[in-house]
Amino acid sequence: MDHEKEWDERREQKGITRRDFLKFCTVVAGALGLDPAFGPKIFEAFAAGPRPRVLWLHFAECTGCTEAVLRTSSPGFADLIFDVISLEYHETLMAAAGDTVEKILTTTAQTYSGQFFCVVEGAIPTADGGVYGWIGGRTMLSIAQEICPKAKAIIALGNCASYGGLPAAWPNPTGAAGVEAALGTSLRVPVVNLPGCPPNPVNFVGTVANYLLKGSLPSLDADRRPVFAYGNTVHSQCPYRENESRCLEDFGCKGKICHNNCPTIKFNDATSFPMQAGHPCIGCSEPDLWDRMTPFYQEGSDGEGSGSESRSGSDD
Ligand code: FSX
Ligand code: F3S
Repeated sequence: MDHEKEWDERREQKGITRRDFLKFCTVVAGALGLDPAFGPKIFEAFAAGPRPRVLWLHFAECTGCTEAVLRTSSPGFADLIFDVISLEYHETLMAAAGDTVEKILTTTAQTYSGQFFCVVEGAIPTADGGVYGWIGGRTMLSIAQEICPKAKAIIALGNCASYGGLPAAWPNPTGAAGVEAALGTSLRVPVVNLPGCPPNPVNFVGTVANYLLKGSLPSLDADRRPVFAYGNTVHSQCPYRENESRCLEDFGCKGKICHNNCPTIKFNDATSFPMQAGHPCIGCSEPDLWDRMTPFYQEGSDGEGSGSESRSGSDD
């Protein structure tokens, strides 16, 4: 059976229509800065197969990144995402556990060395030889050192995997660090950072789509973030720039220094984004988030609090 037919059958079994998937691909095209007419091309790239093989590792984190993918409002969305990749290993989603599963990780990495994407969620504790983070009797550091260099590319999903996130907040006694910093300059595998706490799943799929369409990773900025998603500040896309009564800068909004496409792509099937829900941007897509961006809130110039009571719930 050819890939497209097999893929169509699997999609239908999950109750996802071709139209749903095309709609999703159009959203991904938008995230990539492409014309909506590219939606069908992305659809074809996903359907053509073979799906990119992915080993998905979890280190020091809250698992919010996976939750952001799974807990979307439309039940089919997570299926859509996990249908565009071949997920070989994912601790949170696998029903099995224990030695057998750990062997799948090492064997798959060995067998498909140089051919799989490694998605990393969470920071890697590096202090004292990595003793502050263990999985299956091994330190997270040693797992990362074994698996990541065998990948064709590493996608660091979330601020923790990209730059250390919350686990790396001062005084960082565990020496938690993002993938690139933890593995050092000897790492020869390209790293794409998709920060955010949590990141937007559409940007993850956009990165995969970019690879399938062009055979290469997207262009990156100086902090190794895809320019298509992080090329502009949140503020430059915010609908409240011209509306002082809605702007949350006085309450601590970090939209002017944070780079991401939240106001354009939004979350939960394009339902909303923080400022639309009355919450200031906390700068979650920047390095050293917890040390540089806190306090997240400040009192308004008129002495008000975060303003969440008066502002939440209303739409633009
Ligand atoms: Fe960090 Fe993700 Fe924030 Fe949580 O995996 S980016 S704490 S949403 O879970 O790593
Ligand atoms: Fe928007 Fe005002 Fe923040 S315009 S990004 S709410 S500073």
